[in-house]
Amino acid sequence: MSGSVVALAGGVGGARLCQGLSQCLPAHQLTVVVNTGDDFEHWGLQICPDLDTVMYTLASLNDTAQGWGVRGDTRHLMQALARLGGEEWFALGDQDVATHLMRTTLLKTHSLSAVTAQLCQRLGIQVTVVPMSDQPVRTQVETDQGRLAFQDYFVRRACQPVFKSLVFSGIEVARPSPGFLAALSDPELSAVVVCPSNPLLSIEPILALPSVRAQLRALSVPVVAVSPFIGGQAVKGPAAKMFKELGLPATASGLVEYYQGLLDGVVIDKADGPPSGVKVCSTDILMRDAGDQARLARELLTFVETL
Ligand code: FO1
Repeated sequence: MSGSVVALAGGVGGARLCQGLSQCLPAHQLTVVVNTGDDFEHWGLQICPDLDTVMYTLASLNDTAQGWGVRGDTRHLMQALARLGGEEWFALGDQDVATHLMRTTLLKTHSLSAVTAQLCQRLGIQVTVVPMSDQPVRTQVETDQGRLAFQDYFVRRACQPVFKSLVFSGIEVARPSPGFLAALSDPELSAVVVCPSNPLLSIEPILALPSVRAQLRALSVPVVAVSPFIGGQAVKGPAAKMFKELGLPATASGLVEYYQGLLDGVVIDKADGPPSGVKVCSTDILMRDAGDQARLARELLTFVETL
Protein backbone atom coordinates (compact mmCIF):
# COMPACT_ATOMS: atom_id res chain seq x y z
CA MET A 1 0.00 0.00 0.00
CA SER A 2 1.46 3.34 -0.98
CA GLY A 3 -0.64 5.74 1.13
CA SER A 4 -1.24 6.10 4.83
CA VAL A 5 -3.77 4.29 7.01
CA VAL A 6 -5.79 5.53 9.99
CA ALA A 7 -6.90 2.74 12.35
CA LEU A 8 -9.69 3.36 14.86
CA ALA A 9 -9.02 1.10 17.84
CA GLY A 10 -10.06 0.17 21.34
CA GLY A 11 -8.89 -2.74 23.46
CA VAL A 12 -7.33 -6.13 22.72
CA GLY A 13 -8.69 -6.89 19.21
CA GLY A 14 -7.83 -3.42 17.98
CA ALA A 15 -4.37 -3.54 19.51
CA ARG A 16 -3.63 -6.90 17.87
CA LEU A 17 -4.67 -5.75 14.40
CA CYS A 18 -2.63 -2.57 14.83
CA GLN A 19 0.42 -4.63 15.72
CA GLY A 20 -0.15 -6.60 12.50
CA LEU A 21 -0.57 -3.37 10.50
CA SER A 22 2.63 -2.02 12.05
CA GLN A 23 4.46 -5.01 10.58
CA CYS A 24 3.06 -4.41 7.07
CA LEU A 25 3.33 -0.63 6.76
CA PRO A 26 6.22 1.80 7.15
CA ALA A 27 5.81 3.45 10.57
CA HIS A 28 5.05 6.90 9.10
CA GLN A 29 2.08 5.44 7.21
CA LEU A 30 0.09 4.26 10.26
CA THR A 31 -1.82 6.39 12.76
CA VAL A 32 -3.71 4.55 15.48
CA VAL A 33 -6.58 6.58 16.97
CA VAL A 34 -7.51 5.17 20.36
CA ASN A 35 -10.75 5.30 22.36
CA THR A 36 -10.49 7.24 25.61
CA GLY A 37 -14.09 6.77 26.77
CA ASP A 38 -12.92 4.04 29.18
CA ASP A 39 -10.49 6.40 30.92
CA PHE A 40 -11.02 7.13 34.59
CA GLU A 41 -9.30 8.28 37.75
CA HIS A 42 -8.48 5.57 40.29
CA TRP A 43 -6.32 6.02 43.39
CA GLY A 44 -5.65 9.53 42.08
CA LEU A 45 -4.12 8.12 38.88
CA GLN A 46 -5.23 8.88 35.31
CA ILE A 47 -5.84 5.48 33.77
CA CYS A 48 -6.32 5.13 30.00
CA PRO A 49 -6.92 1.38 29.55
CA ASP A 50 -7.24 1.33 25.75
CA LEU A 51 -4.22 3.57 25.19
CA ASP A 52 -2.25 1.31 27.52
CA THR A 53 -3.38 -1.88 25.78
CA VAL A 54 -2.44 -0.44 22.38
CA MET A 55 0.93 0.88 23.65
CA TYR A 56 1.88 -2.31 25.49
CA THR A 57 0.89 -4.41 22.46
CA LEU A 58 2.84 -2.28 19.97
CA ALA A 59 5.83 -2.42 22.35
CA SER A 60 5.38 -6.23 22.69
CA LEU A 61 5.05 -5.79 26.46
CA ASN A 62 1.40 -6.87 26.65
CA ASP A 63 0.04 -9.68 28.79
CA THR A 64 -1.52 -11.79 26.04
CA ALA A 65 -3.22 -14.21 28.46
CA GLN A 66 -4.92 -11.56 30.60
CA GLY A 67 -5.57 -9.14 27.72
CA TRP A 68 -4.53 -6.00 29.61
CA GLY A 69 -1.50 -4.91 31.57
CA VAL A 70 2.17 -5.78 31.28
CA ARG A 71 3.34 -9.37 30.75
CA GLY A 72 4.92 -10.88 33.87
CA ASP A 73 3.88 -7.93 36.04
CA THR A 74 3.69 -8.34 39.82
CA ARG A 75 0.92 -7.18 42.18
CA HIS A 76 2.88 -6.07 45.27
CA LEU A 77 1.21 -2.66 45.35
CA MET A 78 -2.27 -4.18 45.15
CA GLN A 79 -1.42 -6.65 47.92
CA ALA A 80 -0.19 -3.83 50.14
CA LEU A 81 -3.33 -1.80 49.37
CA ALA A 82 -5.54 -4.78 50.22
CA ARG A 83 -3.70 -5.19 53.55
CA LEU A 84 -4.71 -1.61 54.34
CA GLY A 85 -8.34 -2.27 53.40
CA GLY A 86 -8.17 -0.74 49.90
CA GLU A 87 -10.54 -1.71 47.10
CA GLU A 88 -9.22 -4.50 44.90
CA TRP A 89 -11.79 -4.66 42.09
CA PHE A 90 -9.52 -2.90 39.59
CA ALA A 91 -6.17 -4.66 39.56
CA LEU A 92 -3.10 -2.58 38.82
CA GLY A 93 0.19 -4.34 38.19
CA ASP A 94 3.33 -2.76 39.60
CA GLN A 95 4.91 -1.92 36.23
CA ASP A 96 1.54 -0.74 34.95
CA VAL A 97 1.35 1.73 37.84
CA ALA A 98 4.57 3.33 36.54
CA THR A 99 2.70 4.21 33.32
CA HIS A 100 -0.20 5.71 35.28
CA LEU A 101 2.13 7.67 37.58
CA MET A 102 4.07 9.07 34.64
CA ARG A 103 0.90 9.95 32.71
CA THR A 104 -0.76 11.55 35.75
CA THR A 105 2.28 13.71 36.44
CA LEU A 106 2.81 14.74 32.81
CA LEU A 107 -0.88 15.55 32.34
CA LYS A 108 -0.54 18.40 34.83
CA THR A 109 1.42 20.34 32.19
CA HIS A 110 0.85 18.55 28.88
CA SER A 111 -2.06 17.39 26.71
CA LEU A 112 -2.98 13.70 26.56
CA SER A 113 -1.68 13.67 22.96
CA ALA A 114 1.72 14.99 24.09
CA VAL A 115 1.86 12.58 27.03
CA THR A 116 0.93 9.63 24.81
CA ALA A 117 3.60 10.60 22.27
CA GLN A 118 6.20 10.75 25.05
CA LEU A 119 5.20 7.39 26.54
CA CYS A 120 5.25 5.79 23.07
CA GLN A 121 8.66 7.24 22.34
CA ARG A 122 10.06 5.86 25.62
CA LEU A 123 8.54 2.45 24.82
CA GLY A 124 10.17 2.44 21.37
CA ILE A 125 6.89 2.57 19.44
CA GLN A 126 7.44 3.94 15.95
CA VAL A 127 3.92 4.23 14.57
CA THR A 128 1.82 7.24 15.61
CA VAL A 129 -0.58 6.55 18.48
CA VAL A 130 -3.04 9.34 19.34
CA PRO A 131 -5.93 9.57 21.78
CA MET A 132 -9.26 10.24 20.07
CA SER A 133 -9.46 13.55 21.96
CA ASP A 134 -7.46 15.65 24.40
CA GLN A 135 -10.63 16.60 26.25
CA PRO A 136 -12.10 14.12 28.73
CA VAL A 137 -14.94 11.96 27.38
CA ARG A 138 -16.31 9.44 29.87
CA THR A 139 -18.47 6.54 28.74
CA GLN A 140 -21.42 5.76 30.98
CA VAL A 141 -23.63 2.75 30.44
CA GLU A 142 -27.42 2.87 30.84
CA THR A 143 -28.47 -0.53 32.16
CA ASP A 144 -31.35 -2.27 33.90
CA GLN A 145 -29.51 -1.34 37.11
CA GLY A 146 -29.29 2.36 36.25
CA ARG A 147 -26.54 4.47 34.73
CA LEU A 148 -23.09 3.08 35.52
CA ALA A 149 -19.61 4.52 35.05
CA PHE A 150 -17.79 2.50 32.41
CA GLN A 151 -15.32 0.58 34.60
CA ASP A 152 -18.05 -0.07 37.17
CA TYR A 153 -20.10 -1.76 34.42
CA PHE A 154 -17.17 -3.44 32.67
CA VAL A 155 -14.86 -4.62 35.44
CA ARG A 156 -16.63 -4.39 38.81
CA ARG A 157 -19.94 -5.83 37.50
CA ALA A 158 -18.35 -7.90 34.71
CA CYS A 159 -20.86 -6.54 32.10
CA GLN A 160 -23.67 -8.49 33.82
CA PRO A 161 -26.29 -5.66 33.88
CA VAL A 162 -28.52 -5.59 30.79
CA PHE A 163 -27.20 -2.95 28.41
CA LYS A 164 -29.59 -0.28 27.13
CA SER A 165 -27.63 2.64 25.74
CA LEU A 166 -24.49 4.72 26.10
CA VAL A 167 -23.87 8.23 27.33
CA PHE A 168 -20.57 9.91 26.46
CA SER A 169 -20.18 12.55 29.12
CA GLY A 170 -18.19 15.54 27.83
CA ILE A 171 -18.53 14.63 24.15
CA GLU A 172 -20.32 17.85 23.15
CA VAL A 173 -17.33 20.00 24.09
CA ALA A 174 -14.63 17.51 23.11
CA ARG A 175 -12.75 17.82 19.83
CA PRO A 176 -10.95 15.15 17.84
CA SER A 177 -7.27 15.32 18.82
CA PRO A 178 -4.89 17.27 16.56
CA GLY A 179 -3.20 14.03 15.46
CA PHE A 180 -6.56 12.46 14.59
CA LEU A 181 -7.57 15.48 12.49
CA ALA A 182 -4.16 15.65 10.80
CA ALA A 183 -4.31 11.95 9.89
CA LEU A 184 -7.79 12.31 8.37
CA SER A 185 -6.72 15.27 6.25
CA ASP A 186 -3.42 13.73 5.10
CA PRO A 187 -3.42 13.97 1.28
CA GLU A 188 -1.68 10.58 1.26
CA LEU A 189 -4.51 8.89 3.21
CA SER A 190 -5.54 5.67 1.48
CA ALA A 191 -7.88 3.97 3.98
CA VAL A 192 -9.57 4.11 7.36
CA VAL A 193 -9.62 0.81 9.20
CA VAL A 194 -12.24 0.18 11.88
CA CYS A 195 -10.52 -2.40 14.08
CA PRO A 196 -12.25 -5.50 15.50
CA SER A 197 -12.81 -3.71 18.79
CA ASN A 198 -16.15 -3.55 20.59
CA PRO A 199 -18.27 -1.40 18.19
CA LEU A 200 -20.33 0.06 21.05
CA LEU A 201 -17.75 0.58 23.77
CA SER A 202 -14.55 1.17 21.81
CA ILE A 203 -15.48 2.55 18.37
CA GLU A 204 -18.70 4.44 19.08
CA PRO A 205 -17.02 7.05 21.36
CA ILE A 206 -14.59 7.87 18.53
CA LEU A 207 -17.41 8.16 15.96
CA ALA A 208 -19.52 10.22 18.38
CA LEU A 209 -16.94 13.01 18.61
CA PRO A 210 -18.21 16.20 16.93
CA SER A 211 -17.55 16.17 13.15
CA VAL A 212 -15.95 12.70 13.01
CA ARG A 213 -18.82 10.81 11.34
CA ALA A 214 -19.29 13.61 8.81
CA GLN A 215 -15.55 13.69 8.08
CA LEU A 216 -15.41 9.94 7.59
CA ARG A 217 -18.42 10.01 5.25
CA ALA A 218 -16.86 12.85 3.23
CA LEU A 219 -13.60 10.92 2.66
CA SER A 220 -12.91 9.66 -0.83
CA VAL A 221 -10.91 6.68 0.53
CA PRO A 222 -12.46 3.39 1.69
CA VAL A 223 -13.58 2.83 5.28
CA VAL A 224 -13.16 -0.86 6.08
CA ALA A 225 -13.99 -2.78 9.25
CA VAL A 226 -12.70 -6.11 10.49
CA SER A 227 -15.53 -7.95 12.21
CA PRO A 228 -15.16 -8.63 15.95
CA PHE A 229 -17.59 -11.58 15.59
CA ILE A 230 -17.03 -15.21 14.64
CA GLY A 231 -19.93 -17.66 14.55
CA GLY A 232 -22.30 -15.33 16.44
CA GLN A 233 -19.81 -14.77 19.29
CA ALA A 234 -17.41 -11.95 20.00
CA VAL A 235 -13.78 -13.06 19.79
CA LYS A 236 -13.32 -11.36 23.20
CA GLY A 237 -15.46 -9.29 25.55
CA PRO A 238 -19.16 -8.43 25.78
CA ALA A 239 -19.85 -7.17 22.21
CA ALA A 240 -22.12 -10.14 21.30
CA LYS A 241 -24.10 -9.88 24.54
CA MET A 242 -24.53 -6.13 24.05
CA PHE A 243 -25.54 -6.48 20.36
CA LYS A 244 -28.19 -9.05 21.34
CA GLU A 245 -29.44 -6.77 24.13
CA LEU A 246 -29.85 -4.08 21.46
CA GLY A 247 -31.76 -6.48 19.20
CA LEU A 248 -28.95 -6.73 16.65
CA PRO A 249 -27.44 -10.04 15.48
CA ALA A 250 -23.86 -10.53 16.64
CA THR A 251 -22.74 -11.12 13.06
CA ALA A 252 -21.03 -9.26 10.25
CA SER A 253 -24.52 -8.25 9.00
CA GLY A 254 -25.32 -6.81 12.43
CA LEU A 255 -22.00 -4.97 12.35
CA VAL A 256 -22.69 -3.40 8.93
CA GLU A 257 -26.19 -2.46 10.08
CA TYR A 258 -24.79 -0.95 13.27
CA TYR A 259 -22.28 1.26 11.41
CA GLN A 260 -25.16 2.69 9.31
CA GLY A 261 -23.65 3.20 5.89
CA LEU A 262 -20.20 4.16 7.16
CA LEU A 263 -18.43 1.11 5.73
CA ASP A 264 -17.30 0.46 2.16
CA GLY A 265 -15.97 -2.97 3.00
CA VAL A 266 -15.79 -5.52 5.77
CA VAL A 267 -13.43 -8.39 6.53
CA ILE A 268 -15.38 -11.32 7.97
CA ASP A 269 -14.57 -14.82 9.12
CA LYS A 270 -14.83 -17.55 6.51
CA ALA A 271 -17.29 -19.36 8.80
CA ASP A 272 -19.77 -16.46 8.57
CA GLY A 273 -22.30 -15.40 5.97
CA PRO A 274 -21.55 -12.25 3.96
CA PRO A 275 -23.49 -9.09 4.79
CA SER A 276 -25.11 -7.19 1.92
CA GLY A 277 -24.47 -3.60 0.89
CA VAL A 278 -20.67 -3.63 1.27
CA LYS A 279 -17.69 -5.35 -0.36
CA VAL A 280 -16.62 -8.42 1.59
CA CYS A 281 -13.31 -10.16 2.21
CA SER A 282 -13.79 -13.58 3.77
CA THR A 283 -10.83 -15.11 5.61
CA ASP A 284 -9.62 -16.47 8.96
CA ILE A 285 -9.98 -13.41 11.23
CA LEU A 286 -8.97 -15.03 14.53
CA MET A 287 -5.66 -13.53 15.67
CA ARG A 288 -4.02 -16.24 17.81
CA ASP A 289 -0.47 -14.92 17.54
CA ALA A 290 1.78 -12.36 15.84
CA GLY A 291 1.77 -14.45 12.65
CA ASP A 292 -2.04 -14.25 12.43
CA GLN A 293 -1.95 -10.51 13.15
CA ALA A 294 0.45 -9.83 10.28
CA ARG A 295 -1.39 -12.17 7.89
CA LEU A 296 -4.79 -10.59 8.64
CA ALA A 297 -3.32 -7.09 8.27
CA ARG A 298 -1.77 -8.08 4.90
CA GLU A 299 -5.07 -9.53 3.67
CA LEU A 300 -6.92 -6.42 4.86
CA LEU A 301 -4.52 -4.10 3.00
CA THR A 302 -4.75 -6.21 -0.17
CA PHE A 303 -8.57 -6.08 0.10
CA VAL A 304 -8.49 -2.28 0.58
CA GLU A 305 -6.53 -1.93 -2.66
CA THR A 306 -9.39 -3.60 -4.58
CA LEU A 307 -11.99 -1.07 -3.32
N1 FO1 B 1 -9.88 -5.40 33.23
C1 FO1 B 1 -10.44 -6.28 34.10
O1 FO1 B 1 -11.31 -7.05 33.70
N2 FO1 B 1 -10.05 -6.30 35.43
C2 FO1 B 1 -9.08 -5.47 35.90
O2 FO1 B 1 -8.78 -5.53 37.09
C3 FO1 B 1 -8.47 -4.55 34.98
C4 FO1 B 1 -7.44 -3.71 35.37
C5 FO1 B 1 -6.83 -2.88 34.43
C6 FO1 B 1 -5.76 -2.07 34.79
C7 FO1 B 1 -5.15 -1.24 33.86
C8 FO1 B 1 -5.62 -1.22 32.54
O3 FO1 B 1 -5.03 -0.43 31.63
C9 FO1 B 1 -6.67 -2.03 32.16
C10 FO1 B 1 -7.29 -2.88 33.08
N3 FO1 B 1 -8.34 -3.71 32.74
C11 FO1 B 1 -8.90 -4.56 33.63
C12 FO1 B 1 -8.86 -3.71 31.37
C13 FO1 B 1 -9.83 -2.60 31.05
O4 FO1 B 1 -10.51 -2.06 32.11
C14 FO1 B 1 -10.85 -3.00 29.99
O5 FO1 B 1 -10.50 -4.15 29.30
C15 FO1 B 1 -10.97 -1.92 28.97
O6 FO1 B 1 -11.33 -0.69 29.51
C16 FO1 B 1 -11.95 -2.30 27.85
O7 FO1 B 1 -11.31 -2.11 26.65
